[in-house]
Amino acid sequence: MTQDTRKFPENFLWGGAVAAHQLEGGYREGGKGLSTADLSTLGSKDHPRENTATIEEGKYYPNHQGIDFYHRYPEDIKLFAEMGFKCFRTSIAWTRIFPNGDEKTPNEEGLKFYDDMFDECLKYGIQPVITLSHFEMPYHLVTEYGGWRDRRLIDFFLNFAEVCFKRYHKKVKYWMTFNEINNQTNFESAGAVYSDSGLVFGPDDNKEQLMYQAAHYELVASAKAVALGHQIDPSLQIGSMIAMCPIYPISSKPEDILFAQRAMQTRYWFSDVHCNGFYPKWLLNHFETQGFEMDITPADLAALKEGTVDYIGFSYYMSFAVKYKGNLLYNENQDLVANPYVKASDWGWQVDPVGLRYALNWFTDRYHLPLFIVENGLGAIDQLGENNEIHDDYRIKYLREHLEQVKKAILDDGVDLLGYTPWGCIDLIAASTGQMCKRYGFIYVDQDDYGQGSLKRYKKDSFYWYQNVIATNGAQL
Ligand code: P53
Repeated sequence: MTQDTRKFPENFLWGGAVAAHQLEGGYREGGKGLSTADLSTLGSKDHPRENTATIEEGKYYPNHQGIDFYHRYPEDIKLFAEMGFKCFRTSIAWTRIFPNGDEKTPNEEGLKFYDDMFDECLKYGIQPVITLSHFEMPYHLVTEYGGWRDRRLIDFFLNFAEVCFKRYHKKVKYWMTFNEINNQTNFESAGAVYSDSGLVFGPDDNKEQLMYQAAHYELVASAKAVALGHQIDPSLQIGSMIAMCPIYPISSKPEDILFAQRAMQTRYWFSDVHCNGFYPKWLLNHFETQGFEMDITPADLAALKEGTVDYIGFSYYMSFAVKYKGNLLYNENQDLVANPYVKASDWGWQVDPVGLRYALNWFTDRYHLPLFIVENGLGAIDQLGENNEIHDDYRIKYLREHLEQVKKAILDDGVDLLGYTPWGCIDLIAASTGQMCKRYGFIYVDQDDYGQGSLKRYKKDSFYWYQNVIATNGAQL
């Protein structure tokens, strides 16, 4: 096969992505409050992270230290600039701005940290791309209000969003409201709902109903934030952030296909609401047949309509497959089957580059909005060599194969794609397991799962590879 040397569109936003709690550390500095992520322990592939009620002695909380970006960001951003980044996606830790979440006035020291960090990016012509809530919220909002089960969180979030838009609108054009808001589809995984909406389930809770209610409040908060952001500065681009894992039918049996369609509807009704501004009918019927009495007011419905998003940010790591099991109720914790046509990573994530082209086309057909791939990558174990070199050809292969599909989606299929920010451009704490050894970076960070190491940064082979991809605007992948 001859190489496809076509270039990506001009002004394509090449960059990298991280999230505050996974790299900043400094968890008690600058007046920061405790966040849900600060109470999440180290886990592994087979042992889920635990979310403790207080910080317990003898347990390890990897997000407390992160990779110490809080103190080392000038050095790290310099390395991003060396790779040629045009943008850098990170999030604002809500607890640096509102330590408890329900205060009226923000914490100036926290605001100043992001001002300085964004300035450091802009110095190199790197534009920050910002997620407001990336898998964390003030822990106080969990203990006092039960997280997003309480409608009052809408106003707390809006207050946070308003302060951020007003303060940074000249420095940040691209925003996203909630990271991977649709991960909570998997309501049986306590981790997924806890990180998205701070829900802790009690014995009397109907988990599914509560997930839908919390998600509804988040979607209203998101829509109101979009409208507010546009009022503050009409040039702001405010998007959704969806975890895109396409769900395939395991066979061409009609029931398998129908079930895969319902599974897709169940995972992506969140983007229906974000983009269309209303609930899909099948879901309203589902609430009724399940007897879920939802708190959805006419004012909420109006807000959803007024605050549709400008673009769709999404992550892409893997695809799923399902097999019909006799009914159409999709339960992500039970219904996924292995796809014999794709291989899985060491952490069991099914690697499927073609699925990314499929996803780009799927979003385009369904919503006709610009897209932004704000996460993609391979979590893998790296070996630091004697001379501090890291030969991560497996990572280069993963990213190259995905970018080849992205190129086809843009240039052959006509998808409108704003940019590409691979996940964890510098090694950081994994979200699902809290591990350090599940690495994604172009930059290696010398630290183990328990926070031991020099924290020194080393360039991997993929660093030079990505630098060349950006320099040639994707002509050489
Ligand atoms: P880690 C599940 C499925 C797809 C993406 O994940 C997911 C998750 C939850 O882990 O999360 C996103 O670090 C998330 C990032 C996260 C990244 O994927 O578990 O937005 O915060 O780090 C990779 O390997």
